[in-house]
Amino acid sequence: MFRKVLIANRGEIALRVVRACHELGIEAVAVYSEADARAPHVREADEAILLGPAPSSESYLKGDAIIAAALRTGAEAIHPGYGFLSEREWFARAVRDAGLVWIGPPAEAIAAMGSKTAARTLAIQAGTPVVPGTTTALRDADEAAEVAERFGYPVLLKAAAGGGGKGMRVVHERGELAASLQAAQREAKNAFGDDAVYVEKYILGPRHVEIQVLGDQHGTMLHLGERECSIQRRHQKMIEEAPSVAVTPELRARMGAAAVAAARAAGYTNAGTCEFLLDAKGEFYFLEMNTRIQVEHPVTELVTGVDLVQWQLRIAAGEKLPFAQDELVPRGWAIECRITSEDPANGFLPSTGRVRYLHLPSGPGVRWDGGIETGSEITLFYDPMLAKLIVHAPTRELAIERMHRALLELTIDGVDTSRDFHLRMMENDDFRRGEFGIQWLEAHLDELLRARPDRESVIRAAISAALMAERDRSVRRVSTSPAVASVPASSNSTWLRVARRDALR
Ligand code: MV4
Repeated sequence: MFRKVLIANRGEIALRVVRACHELGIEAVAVYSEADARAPHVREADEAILLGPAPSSESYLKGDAIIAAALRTGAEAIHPGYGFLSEREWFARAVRDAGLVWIGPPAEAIAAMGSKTAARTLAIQAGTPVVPGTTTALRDADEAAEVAERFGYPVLLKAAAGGGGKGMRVVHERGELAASLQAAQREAKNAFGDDAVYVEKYILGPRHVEIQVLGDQHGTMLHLGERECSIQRRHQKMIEEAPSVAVTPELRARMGAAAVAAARAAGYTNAGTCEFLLDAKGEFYFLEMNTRIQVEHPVTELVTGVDLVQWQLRIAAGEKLPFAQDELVPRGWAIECRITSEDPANGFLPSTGRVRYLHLPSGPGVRWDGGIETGSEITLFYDPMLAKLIVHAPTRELAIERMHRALLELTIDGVDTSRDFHLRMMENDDFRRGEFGIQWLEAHLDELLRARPDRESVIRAAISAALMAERDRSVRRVSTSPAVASVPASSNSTWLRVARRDALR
């Protein structure tokens, strides 16, 4: 095992990797920007190296400075986390060329999956179902029309160098094709420096279900089941769960085998995720592979009992996976809510400021993967995700109740957060029934966020609740008469419970 590992990231994922390192007896080296000098990931690491000013381009994206920091501190390996440099082929290669170990897949596998058309070709060769469409860049609108006529409209134009939803365009009829193709090519050129665009049949209203894979350097490739990631807004996932209500054990086995085959075809090792669309008929289609640890990995950890970040380190150090595929059956249900510094009442406008007060949920089945603490300054320099609240329970119904309870325990003062959005989601009938696809959230946001009490009412309710609580307490002190039992209970009203807790703080 490594003696020392450098973590090329910040926030909750950097802290997550520090924890995995320490549990494996590895020293952790943090890197940080001037804005993060007092950040938890810096304090919890054993050493830390300043990279530069706050902007990512001058700090967390400085590959050369990060490699120099690893060499200077005697780190043997680099863990990239997610985002930043995690899926840059050149960085994985530069790390290897510097004589360091890259805690992730080979640079060649990152490259193979980075091109969405190359990834489709690999998947097809592996027998993994893909959405009907092309595997090469379109020459012109006539070629696109030919494909579209074969599969039927609507079709989706996608940038070959894209992914994550950037540079996509839906086309409903032949007449729109030429202009849309031009626009898509221009967008792709601007965003990725590559104007290659291909076409797929547009799948309407599917679910987004992804399969976690883990492969060692000795030929073992396993899947760890699915995550349901359909609750998203503008390609930002908000809630993830494992397993998915839409996946039977039989479907899980088929999707898992398809993901393993695609990963093998790419020469993959370490942790990775194959994204699929799953339609109402139970047909699934490979979309792309994410060649990194993902934000939502904890839900898989909770239902499989496998520590994915520890295994990333172990695999990179040459260990063999000790599991058999049939041991990796999901147990219970896990749900993750992304706690972001965005105001749901205000179109998810990013919120900035200092965290003045932070009270974290705890108790049975509750996990907090966070990167903030009281006093943290939330700026616009980095991603708005502050933390992830994850719960595990025996069933989906109990997991939803547990998440609701944990969200009520959570207080973050000083910045607006997505907490109230998540509370409403846990109370939503469609969500509770598991009836949603990738388009659900954007179609239901207005009704979900409607009828928020104004601030003045909440303050009055909080004062009333505190007075009532105080009265209850004094009644209890002086008397044990039956009348005490009839004091109105606050426990069956969500708002009253929240207001009371706030007021008694
Ligand atoms: C699609 C699709 C429908 N049909 N491809 C978006 C992100 C990128 N990974 C691929 N995406 C999609 N590709 C076909 N042929 C719908 C999406 C899509 C989506 C996929 C996963 C999660 C959220 C999404 C939100 C909008 C669109």
